[in-house]
Parts: sequence; structure tokens; C-alpha cells
Amino acid sequence: MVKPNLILVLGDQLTLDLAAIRQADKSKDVIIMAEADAEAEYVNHHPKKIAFIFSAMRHFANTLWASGWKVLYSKVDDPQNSQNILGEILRYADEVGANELIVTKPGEWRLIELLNEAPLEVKMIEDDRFIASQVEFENWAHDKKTLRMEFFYREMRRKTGLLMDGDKPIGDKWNFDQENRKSPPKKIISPAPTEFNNDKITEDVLVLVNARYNSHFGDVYPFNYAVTPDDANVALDKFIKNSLPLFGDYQDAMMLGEPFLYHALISLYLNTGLLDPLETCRKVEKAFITGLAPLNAVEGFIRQIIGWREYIRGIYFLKGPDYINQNYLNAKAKLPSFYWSGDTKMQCISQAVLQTKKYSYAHHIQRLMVTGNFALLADIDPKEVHRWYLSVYIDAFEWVEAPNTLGMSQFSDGGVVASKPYISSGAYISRMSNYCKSCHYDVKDKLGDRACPFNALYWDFLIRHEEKFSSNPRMRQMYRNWERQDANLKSATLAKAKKILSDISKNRMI
Ligand code: FAD
Ligand code: DLZ
Ligand code: SF4
Repeated sequence: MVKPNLILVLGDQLTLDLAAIRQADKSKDVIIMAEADAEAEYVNHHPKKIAFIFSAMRHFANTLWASGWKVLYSKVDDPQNSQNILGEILRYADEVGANELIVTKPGEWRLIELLNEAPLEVKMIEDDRFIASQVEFENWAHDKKTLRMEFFYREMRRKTGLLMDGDKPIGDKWNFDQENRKSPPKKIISPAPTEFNNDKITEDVLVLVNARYNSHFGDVYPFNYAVTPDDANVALDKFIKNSLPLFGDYQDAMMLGEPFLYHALISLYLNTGLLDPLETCRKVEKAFITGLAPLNAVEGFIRQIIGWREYIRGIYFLKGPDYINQNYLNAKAKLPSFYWSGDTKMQCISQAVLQTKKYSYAHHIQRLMVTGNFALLADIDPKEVHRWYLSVYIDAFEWVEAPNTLGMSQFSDGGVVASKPYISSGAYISRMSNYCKSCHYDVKDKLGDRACPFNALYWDFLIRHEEKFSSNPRMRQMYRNWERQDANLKSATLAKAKKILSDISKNRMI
């Protein structure tokens, strides 16, 4: 008798068009899927994220059964569940007499290494749910001195033909970012994100997750995310209709009580296979062609997906498993406890942390210029920052989270992703948000009791790393501004920063 192969489908590989499924033989092979504590707890993932993944996995297993596949599915509370993916593979291999496992390459070196060391034959195939293959990215990167996203993005525009007029970009410019930096208006009425009613499968998962992972940071209720491709497409369509036209203008804006503004809230669906990136971009391009949304919004959005998302993935696999261990700035402090509690007088941080607790979501500028910026200025160990981002965000899988956090946000790769550190004083946050107006601190003050902590920390960071950055042409002006300041002001600023860092290390309320 011909032995069946096992086909592993991971929690972020939920599409019938998955490379491993395309290689499988429905008449004999067996698909396996496993919910496992080891995956939920290697960092303590946000309960909403665990619930989203488990429910989407269960719905996908039903789709597979309905289309005639044999599926062996481990629920996390099954008594026989070994609670780790390898354990489940070996248990099922024994049960069905399989000796080969076919798997689409996971998006984490940790799992790739685990599977490569498994005591059975493993065939790992390229994940082709992306626009650029790994080889294509390596070919692009190999003769470049610096790996800037913008040039890679242009290749992706040419390859997909998105927003192209022959070999020229529509609008005669590749990038309309200059038009996408508007401060928030005084009043904003942003469209509510699409909310879905939960079916019995999701309700059961919510009860289970709420009981099992109740020590993890984050609220499982209320839960309104989509868990199927159909619903994810409904969310995408509503975004295109209601929010896309203003997506570009307010992409970088932040507002009190407005966690989503005009953002799409679709990264969780793209990253788990519920939405396809190219189909998503084609729908968005159509909104420009039919006059629904302006070019700055549509180009800005498409750039995030075929530019940033693809580039970030390319970097993760190009740089290898050691990427997450880099610490170019030798940052050593512990992550402050307010990253978990939101218990800080800094309005901007408190907003970002508390909405993350509630929704497992914060938008890009909150991640980069609020929590990321503060961690960088406060000399926090990048590994701790990385583990925080990986655990708290619903869209966080290491291939996309690590280069964003460690590269773009914490500069711990020494400038592979970012050409200079993304740092700012309170002035940037004040310009791009209305947070400062209701903050305990005064954004204009550097030294007083109520001085915004970002201000002194910003200068302290520049001085602490003067040797590394003072000759960076994009940072020269910052150092010139420092030189122009009065000597007493300079030493008072550094003393103030020292006091803030000491308060953080002693877990005092700031
Ligand atoms: P929108 O703002 O509406 O953008 C549309 C889409 O573009 C997103 O859904 C996403 O798929 C893509 N996109 C935009 N920027 C990026 C980017 N820099 N990298 C990859 N894709 C991008 N994104 C994740 O998907 N997972 C992560 O774990 C993650 N961690 C991050 C950590 C830090 C420190 C920073 C600064 C950014 C991180 N990002 C991450 C990128 C970005 O913040 C999120 O993709 C975005 O906030 C998701 O929300 P949205 O769907 O509303 O996005
Ligand atoms: C993140 C996650 C969680 C919380 N749970 C599971 C799970 O139970 N089973 C599973 O197959 N995958 C899970 N995942 C996703 C993986 O941990 C991992 O991040 C991705 O598969 C990497 O591509
Ligand atoms: Fe954040 Fe400073 Fe503004 Fe307060 S004053 S919200 S701490 S930037």
C-alpha cells in the first residue's frame, strides 16, 4: 500500500492555495493542524491573537474537510495533545504510517530549525504567498551597498504592473509620501472598523482561551475580528469604500480615543492567509482607476504592501537566524513595567499600551514613534522590545515583526533597514497627535518637573551614541543643534535624562 504523506498547515498558512497543499494528493495524503500551548506560550501571546488564530484554524479545517481532504486536527484541550507541533507531527506520523512530512516554509527560524531536526523526512517548500521569492530578493540585494526599500519597491511596481503606465509610474512619481504626513484635524470622524458577529466555533474558542491563557497580557473580549477569508474580504471592501480615500492624508496621525483612524486593520488577515496581498492591491488600485480614492492614498497603501511588507520579509530571510540577537547600540535596560500596565503619566504611551491591551492593535506610527521611539531613547534591551512586540500584536509573526522592531525601530541591526534611528523629542508626537494637550507633561518643557520625558531622553540618546551617529549626514543637523545650546542647558538636560532613566530602572512612576 502507498504510504500517505503528512501535510502540515500552520496557524498562519490558512489558504487552499498553500504551496504544500498544492503538492498533496487528496486521495492518500493527510493534512495535520495543531493548536499547541508551546506556540501560544513561547512568548505569551495576547489572548485575542491566540483566539483569532485558533478560530481561523478551526474554520479552515472545516473548509478542508468540506473540500474532501483528510484532516487530523488537534484542539488545544484534547487530552492526547502533546502541546507542541513536533509532538503532534510524530504522533500522527505513527498513527497513519507516514514517513514524509511536507510543509510550506514557516515564517520563523525557530520553527524551520525545529522541523529540520525532526526525526522523519521533511520536505520544506517555498512559501509563494508573496510577490518576491527569497531568491529574487537575494538577487536584488547581492550587489547593493545599502538595502533601501524604495528601490526594491520600484522593482515590485514593475513586476506587478500596479499603478504603472507602461514602464512609467502613474502620476510621474513613484512615491507620494510627502503628501501623506498631515497632522490630525481638530475633529475627526473616522469610520468604525468592521465588526463581525461570532459564530459557535469562535464563541467556544473565546471561552477556552479566556480560561487557559488568563495570565497573558490583553483582553480576549470583546472579539470582533474576521476569522474566514469571506469576512476578511468584507473588512477589506469596507476599508476601501470608507477609509482608503483619507488613508494617505492621515497615515501618520494619532488621536486620543481613535485607535484605527483611516488604517485598514488587515495585517492579521494578510499574515495568516485569509487575504492575498496581490489581490488586495489590485482591489485598491481599482479604487483609484474608478475615481473612488486619490493617488496619494492608493500609492501609499500599495507601497506598504508590495514595498515594505515584501522588503521586510526579504530582510528576515536574507539575514538569517542570528538577526534577532543583534544589539548594535548595546542597549541593556529592562523593559519598563508600564509597557504591560499602561500605568504612566505619559499620555502617548498610555494610549498605545491600553489600546494594545484591548485590541491587540496599534497603528504604525504608534508602534514606531511612541512605544518604539521611547524604548530606543530609554536604552531598552532590544531583545525585550522584540519579545514585547511579538507577543502583544495580533499581526505579529517573527518574519514581519523582527525586522520592523529590531531593524526599523530599535536600530539594533546597525542600519540595514533604517538609514538613521527613528527618534524624536516630544515635538514630533505633538505635531502628529492631540495627545500632548491632555498629558500630565508639558511637551515644550525640557527640564522642569513636568517636562516631557521624550525631550531630555532625545538629546541624551544623541550624546550617548555620538561616536556612531555624528558623522551620519542625515543626523548632522541634530548634532549642530546640540552644539548651539548653552553649556548649562546641555548639562542640565543630560542630568534630567539621567534622572528619568534612573526612575525607570527603579520602577518609579513616570
Ligand atoms: P495599514 O496602516 O492600513 O497598512 C496597510 C498594510 O500595509 C498593513 O496591513 C500591512 O500588511 C502593510 N504594512 C504597512 N507597513 C508595514 C511594515 N512596516 N511592514 C510590513 N507590512 C507593512 N506589521 C505586521 O504585519 N506585523 C508585525 O508584527 C509588525 N510589527 C511592527 C513593529 C514595529 C516596531 C513597527 C514600527 C511596525 C510593525 N509592523 C508590523 C508594521 C505596521 O505597523 C503594521 O503592518 C500595521 O500597523 C498593521 O495595521 P493595518 O493593517 O491597519 O495597516
Ligand atoms: C502564533 C501562533 C499561535 C499563538 N498558535 C499556533 C498554534 O497553536 N498552531 C500553529 O500551527 N501556529 C500557531 N501560531 C503561529 C506559529 O507560532 C508561528 O508563529 C508561525 O507559524 C510562523 O510562521
Ligand atoms: Fe507624550 Fe510628551 Fe506629549 Fe506627554 S507631552 S503625550 S509624554 S510626547
